[in-house]
Amino acid sequence: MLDKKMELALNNQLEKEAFSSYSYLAMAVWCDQKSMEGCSQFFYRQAEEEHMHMMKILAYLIERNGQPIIPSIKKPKSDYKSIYDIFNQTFAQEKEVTQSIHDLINETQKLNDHSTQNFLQWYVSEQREEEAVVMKILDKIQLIGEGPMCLYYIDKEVEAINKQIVSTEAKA
Ligand code: OFO
Repeated sequence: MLDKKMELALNNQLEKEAFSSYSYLAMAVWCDQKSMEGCSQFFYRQAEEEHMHMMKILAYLIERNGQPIIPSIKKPKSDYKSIYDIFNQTFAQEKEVTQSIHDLINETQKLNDHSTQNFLQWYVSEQREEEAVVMKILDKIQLIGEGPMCLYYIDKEVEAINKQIVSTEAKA
């Protein structure tokens, strides 16, 4: 049986994953409307992934006889200064989620909840991978520059990175 404190903490995390999904959806739309299809595909896929992360927590709560709470989601930001800004905000969001996963794991230690700790290890790896991908994209943007002629090349780089992620996931 899941401790009530852990049930609440997992529901808070569920809400964060749901918000991330919406936030990436807004970013995908922003890129789509600027004809940056590589970037929009990256964020549409990321929005689906975050939804899947939310669903994993929901399924875990049910498995442990906890009560999942379907959250109301605050409206995500939908306007961005630039493509660098969008990935920079992505990075900030991912770092925040990483911190909250680490905090959750600290909580499992206090509660001696090995099962939830084991469940959350998947998220630790996932966050590490996601942060690495976004850092790589930020580096590429800095290398290429952000003038109007550069956006096409940035989009192609992100498209290639996204394809690589899709193919790695298909093999897993
Ligand atoms: Fe849920 O994977 Fe990052 O945020």
